[in-house]
Amino acid sequence: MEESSGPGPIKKDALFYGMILAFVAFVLMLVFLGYAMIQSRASSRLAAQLAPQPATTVQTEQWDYSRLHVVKGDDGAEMVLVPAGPFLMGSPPVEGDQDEVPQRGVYVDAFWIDLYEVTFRQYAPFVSATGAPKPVIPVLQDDPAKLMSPEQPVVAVEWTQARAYCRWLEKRLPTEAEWEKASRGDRGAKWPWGPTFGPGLANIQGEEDGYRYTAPPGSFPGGRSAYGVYDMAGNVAEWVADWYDQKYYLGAPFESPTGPTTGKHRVYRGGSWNDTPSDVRSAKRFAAAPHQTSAVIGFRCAKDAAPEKAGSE
Ligand SMILES: [Ca+2]
Repeated sequence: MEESSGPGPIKKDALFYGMILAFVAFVLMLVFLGYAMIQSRASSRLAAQLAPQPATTVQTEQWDYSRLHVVKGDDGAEMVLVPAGPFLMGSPPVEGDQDEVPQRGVYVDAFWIDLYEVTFRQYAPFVSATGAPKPVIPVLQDDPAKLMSPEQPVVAVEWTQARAYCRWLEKRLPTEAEWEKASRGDRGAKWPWGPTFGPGLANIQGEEDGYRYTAPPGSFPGGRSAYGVYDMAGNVAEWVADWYDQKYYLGAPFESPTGPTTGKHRVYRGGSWNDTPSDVRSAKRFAAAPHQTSAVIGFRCAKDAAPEKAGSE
C-alpha cells in the first residue's frame, strides 16, 4: 500500500477509490453485524423452544411454612393451627358448580386440623377399644387389600364412625368452612398449592402420579396447602361435620358457619384417587348419606383452638 494520508503526489483517483472502498467495507460490516444479530436471536429462540420445558405452566404459591404452629397429640397425630380470620369460600359462577356459589368472605375462628388423613394404623385401636365396625370396602373391582395396609388412609368408614373416632380422641370433624380454609388458604386458591393443576401435586385418577389407589398420607409434599396440610386434594375424600344443602351458601352465616341444622346427606370434600383435577378443587362439594361407606372416602380430625390458648399450646 502506498501512503494514504496527506496531500502529496498521490493521484486523486486513488484517494477517491480508497474512500469508496472504505465506505463499502463499512457498509458491509454493518450488514454483517446486523445479520449476525438476527441469527443469534433466532437461534436462541430456537434453543428456548427446544429446551425441555420445566413445569412453567403450573403455578404454585411457594407457601411460607416457617411460621406454622404444629403440635403432636397423644394419638401421635400432628395438628396445625389455622389462625382466626376471613377467607374466600366458594367459587365464582364460571369456576365451580352451582352449589359453590356465591363466593363470599367467611370468617372462621382459630382451629387445629390434622396435618394428615387418618390411617388404618391409627384407626385400628379405636375399633379395638370401642367395638366400632371394622372398615369393609363395599365396592371395588380389585382386591380391597390393596387399599387397606396400615400406612394407607382409612376408607370405608361411615360418617358417624368418623365423628366417633375424632370424639374418642377429644377432637371433632372439621366444619365444611374450616376444611375449605385449611385447604385453600385465605385468598381463595383453587387448589391447595395454587391456581393451576399440575402433575405430582396430588393423587388423583390414573397411575401417572404413582398410585392407582390410595397413597400413604404425606406422599405429595408439593401439594401442601397454605397451612402445610397434606393431601387436601385427592388421595381420599374427607368427611366433614356439616349436613349438605345445595343452596346453603345463599343464606349461610358469614361467621363460623356450621352447616344446616338438618339434612339427608353429609358433606365430604377434597375428591379422591378416583377423581379428575376439577373434582379435587378446594371449593368442590360432595355429599353422601351418613351411613354410606366408600373406597374413596376417609377423613381427618380438627379441634377448637381457644383464642387465648392459640399461641401457647
Ligand atoms: Ca392416582
